[in-house]
Amino acid sequence: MTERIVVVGAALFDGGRLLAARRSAPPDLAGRWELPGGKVEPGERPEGALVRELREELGVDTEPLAPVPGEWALRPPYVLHVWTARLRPGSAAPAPLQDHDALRWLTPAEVWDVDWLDQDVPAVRATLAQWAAEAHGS
Ligand code: 523
Repeated sequence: MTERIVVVGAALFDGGRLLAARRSAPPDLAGRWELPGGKVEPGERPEGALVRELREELGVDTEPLAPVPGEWALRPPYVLHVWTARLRPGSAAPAPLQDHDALRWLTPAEVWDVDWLDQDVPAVRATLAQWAAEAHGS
């Protein structure tokens, strides 16, 4: 059995908005939007990978908050996990340094305005459900 490799995506929130990032590579994913992140390396914790990937790809300093329950299939052996996160005080604003060519901060009403990668859609839906529950104090 092939071992699965976790890719962690960030549901990065700031000021009541969720960050979406448009991929610039590889060609089959370019132009589609994702929760930014990357592969968890051997010996690394998912939340550590998230902080590292967001620093590398977006130049930000982030604090992981909590996992969004669920696991979504990517191309084998990869599976997608999502963690919520926020910018640490003093962090730079995110910039598309690597792998992305556009960023958008989306309000809840705008979340479906971007063309998410197919495999990110269920993960974004779960993130939204958690976000709505928090907004209602449950
Ligand atoms: N996805 C994906 N959605 C999503 C992420 C962060 C990643 O579908 N939100 C896919 C895209 C790639 C694989 O997961 O097929 C690995 O993501 P990638 O390329 O962002 O991971 P990195 O940055 O760790 O990859 P390397 O460039 O190889 O280091």
